Amino acid sequence: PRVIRLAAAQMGATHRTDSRAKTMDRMLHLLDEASSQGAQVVLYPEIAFTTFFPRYIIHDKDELESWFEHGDVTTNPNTKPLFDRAKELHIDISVGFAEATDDGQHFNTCIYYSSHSGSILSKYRKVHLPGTFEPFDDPDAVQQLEKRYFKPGDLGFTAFRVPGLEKDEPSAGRGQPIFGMMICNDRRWAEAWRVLGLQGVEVVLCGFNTAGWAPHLWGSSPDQDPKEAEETALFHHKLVMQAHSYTNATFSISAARCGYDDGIFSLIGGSCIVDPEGKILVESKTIEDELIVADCDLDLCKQGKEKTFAFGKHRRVEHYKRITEQ
Ligand code: CDT
Repeated sequence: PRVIRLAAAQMGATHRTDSRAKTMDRMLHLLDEASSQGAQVVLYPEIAFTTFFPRYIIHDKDELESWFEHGDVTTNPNTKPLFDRAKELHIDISVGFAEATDDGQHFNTCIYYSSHSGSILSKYRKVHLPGTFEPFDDPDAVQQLEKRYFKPGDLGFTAFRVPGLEKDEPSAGRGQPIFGMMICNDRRWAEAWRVLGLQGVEVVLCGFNTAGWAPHLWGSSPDQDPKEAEETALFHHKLVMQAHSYTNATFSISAARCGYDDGIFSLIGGSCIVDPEGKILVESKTIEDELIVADCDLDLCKQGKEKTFAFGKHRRVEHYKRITEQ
């Protein structure tokens, strides 16, 4: 067996007025708890260091920039404490943040930080940006202005090997664990998973912020019942995590930013760790800060990868051309 202990650090409400220091304290607290439970990898949500600011229309350039992380996220004083603590505790972390590059581009990004090497092992920039560029002309609408504030990711879906996790490495003979990352809306797209699946991915990481009620974006009508809308959103979240883990024979971890931001904006919970059979091993019970942990034997990916979804044997790419045509 190749067992590694994985965790999702779900984060509850983070208000527009919350200080970065307060949010960082919560993140460090979750990391300490992960350490006390022996977790080796902890996934934090999408845009974890601040509230989910793409719901606001922000005209002031300096204010907008203040929501982004500039420079190296592992050494910038705003975010450095998380990486320092991860290194000290020998825990790898993956965390999402709004990235401003040195040449002024903006992406919705996440990284995998290896405590083994003390450096960023891989970076992913969100490919599928939901929502709109222009806000809806309705004061009651829940906005999702990701198309306004971010460029589509330019790094593709690149799987990567992670050193230092397996105790008897590389005695298992299957090499270091293969991880892949995606962000929120990406999880709804079979193509994203399949590109990682084709690289032999064994653990997919996905942080998310999913509105429980956003009728202009995906509701059937503006007076949709909020409770029913939340239940449907939660159902779709689990549906895609379970189905795509199964069809790519991979474990997956999802970590929610959830709760009621500013006391009013509903974000679903439902952080979960799913096995390659599509079964939920553990899921969050609250919509607050909560750590979930599971032992995952990566050898359980073998059955699906070598039999049901042995891509080399069973795929029929000659019938898939439409997938990459405009
Ligand atoms: N953050 C993010 O990508 N959220 C989207 C919401 C889309 S429209 C309300 C999601 O797919 O969960």
